[in-house]
Amino acid sequence: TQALASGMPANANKPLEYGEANALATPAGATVSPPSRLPAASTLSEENSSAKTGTVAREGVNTTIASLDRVRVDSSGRVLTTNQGVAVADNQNSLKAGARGPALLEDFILREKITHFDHERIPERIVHARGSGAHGFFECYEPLTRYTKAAPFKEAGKVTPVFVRFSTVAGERGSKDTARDVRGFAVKFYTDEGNWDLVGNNMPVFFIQDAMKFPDLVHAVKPEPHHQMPQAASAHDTFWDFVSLMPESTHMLMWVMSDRAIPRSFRMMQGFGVHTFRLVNEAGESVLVKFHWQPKLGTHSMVWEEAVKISGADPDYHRRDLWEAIEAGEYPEWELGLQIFTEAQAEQFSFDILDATKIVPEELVPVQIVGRLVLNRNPDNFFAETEQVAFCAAHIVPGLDFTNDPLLAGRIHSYVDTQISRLGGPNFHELPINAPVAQVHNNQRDGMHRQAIHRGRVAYEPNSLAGGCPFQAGAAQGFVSVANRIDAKESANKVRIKPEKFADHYTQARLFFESQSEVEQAHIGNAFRFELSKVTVPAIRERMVANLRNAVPALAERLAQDLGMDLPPPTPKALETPVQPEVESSPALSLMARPGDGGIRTRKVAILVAHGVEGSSLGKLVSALVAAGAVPRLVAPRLGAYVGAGGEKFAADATLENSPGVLFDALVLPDGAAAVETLDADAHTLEFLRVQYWHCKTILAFGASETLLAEAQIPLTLPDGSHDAGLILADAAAADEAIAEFIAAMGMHRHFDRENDPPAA
Ligand code: HDD
Repeated sequence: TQALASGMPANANKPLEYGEANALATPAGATVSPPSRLPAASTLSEENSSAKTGTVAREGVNTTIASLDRVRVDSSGRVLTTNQGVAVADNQNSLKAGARGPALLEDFILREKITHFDHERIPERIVHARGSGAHGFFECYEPLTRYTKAAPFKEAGKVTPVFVRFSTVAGERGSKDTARDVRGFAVKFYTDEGNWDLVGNNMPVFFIQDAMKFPDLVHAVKPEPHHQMPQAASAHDTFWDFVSLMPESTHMLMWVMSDRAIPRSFRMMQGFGVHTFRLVNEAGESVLVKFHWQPKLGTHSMVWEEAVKISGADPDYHRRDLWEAIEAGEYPEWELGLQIFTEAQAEQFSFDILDATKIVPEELVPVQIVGRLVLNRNPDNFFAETEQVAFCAAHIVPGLDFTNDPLLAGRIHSYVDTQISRLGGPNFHELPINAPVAQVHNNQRDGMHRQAIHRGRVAYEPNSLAGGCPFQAGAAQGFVSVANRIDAKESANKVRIKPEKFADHYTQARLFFESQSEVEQAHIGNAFRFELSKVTVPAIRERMVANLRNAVPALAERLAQDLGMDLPPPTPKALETPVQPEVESSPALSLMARPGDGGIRTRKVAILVAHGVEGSSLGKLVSALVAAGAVPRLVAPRLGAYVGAGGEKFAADATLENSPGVLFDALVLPDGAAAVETLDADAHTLEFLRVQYWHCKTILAFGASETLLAEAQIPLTLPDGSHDAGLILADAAAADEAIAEFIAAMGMHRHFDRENDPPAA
């Protein structure tokens, strides 16, 4: 710390190797010229590999970033060396006995390079293999000391550095981002009292109630073992075979078949801690808690057809979206909400709070906002940070505790265990991205890849030779488990059974479905239909529909019809006495409940251009969109310069071929007869227009481009003849009003009243 505080490099023997400031200094006597910079059009991080766009977390508070700076390496202006620091004279040719002779065994430079390369890969995560991460901070709004002594909640304005990783669950590391899947939402808080990992998902419930079933669930959803298909998809026999035999998954299936499983962006989805946890205060008193992350941009999703097409057009869609937003200084933000309740309250609930297939409806316990999470820095290196970060459900700090949720119990074991094979040994906590900001002192020693150099001869406790150090912190400072567990009054016999309320598998599945808007309900039905239509064994489809009859009979009836089968009798229920739920509907469960502020920040707008476009309205449009924080792109048949009807010059930065319509939130068709004619001659234009319309996005058509609408057979009104708020026709004279209308319509995100199933021709 002294070295850091004084700005000195951490390792005084290697003054030029570590630290951002030093990295850019030219070493004395270096003869190499600095590498040429990339062209001006490249992104800022390419121009200067040490600097990032925007501000990093406020100086002095984001200590994690400071400690990572010590190990960041920047090779600008440096000579190429081996791993032993020996300068390499020739990196093109191996050492040979004569120009055409055999390569020599003594070529340690070649061998080191190839050997390292041969070992570059590590095992991917068993689940959540594909993910994207970012640095940021959590800021507490008000002290929560009444409930918890956990470090991040101690005072208003307290800032704790975090690293967050979002992920899909089923797909492999190189799979697509827009699969129908749960999204991981894992937050590592580097608190000053140790690391706390809140390893959650974008859905507040889970498929199973007991960790005993987790390997079965994962084996069922992953590609089938004989032929390793399908990739990143649940729409196959083994998944539906398993879940149809596990009625406890019905509630989660409703979430996974909803649009929550195809989010528009990581930045536009909620996060949940899922399990019930505990908050513990200084006096040792505890309350129960559920964690919620609420995105500032609101909750928005894709439509299924769009998600399918994006996975071809840009499999990195969510990763790119997160990266670009942070590079542009549009830092994604969430608020942390807590549902705090007592054990006495929990005992009255119609469901068991130890059951991870149940939520606590917000009508029973409101969500109280306590702080915000801001992601303000992209990683410098994907592998070192995003791939090597190791989250663990067991990582909690004083002020927090677990409950007896049997799913959580298995997680407490699984995460550390899995890192041992994934990261190659028990010292993964020393990797810079995993190392706590809090000091680490214990008597654990050795193991693969040990970084710390422990001094002295004492590695045990109690000891007298080291004055008893490191010494036990005691209850005042150290972690103490809460003594009174919620089921303390239960018998102490060892049993392999479930609590009674776990047997209610359908009440909350119904609650979720009934709380959705009509559009969302329709999408849930469509998703079940799609997935089950991919199932090849009729008995599995029947079993699933039979389960759904117990949750939402109308949905089951619709599916039987859609799947061309007779309605099967309902599955016998595990719990015959019907549960009396506290609420029949919970509006907060709809995505529509959190539309955001109606703004269009970071939304992508395609403006189609070609020679002869009417330029003045486009100029105004671009300024208005940029002012509103949107990202306009000029999309043309080819890249490069275009001349408008009035001699205006435009540079197209995307093409109809390389950036299809699914990659944009809204579309603008230009005026100008010549331009419209050129665009019309390219079939990509009509395809672009049709998918924008089909996916219920906002379209603005200036003047002559109305003919494109006709060509693409886009109806100018809704099916019932009423006005389509997402389709704006404008002549150049009224451009200002049209632009304002366009921006307001984009703020509505989608225009679902246009939707038809099946899509109209
Ligand atoms: Fe898990 C990874 C979330 C149940 C075992 N899980 C993992 C990640 C997330 C979750 C977000 C990725 C973390 C990252 O970005 O590195 N998992 C959940 C949630 C669950 C859940 C919200 C239910 C409430 N998980 C669960 C169970 C088990 C695991 C019941 C095992 C008994 N999960 C793992 C794992 C992973 C993992 C095998 C794979 C890679 C890793 O841990 O680091 O240990």
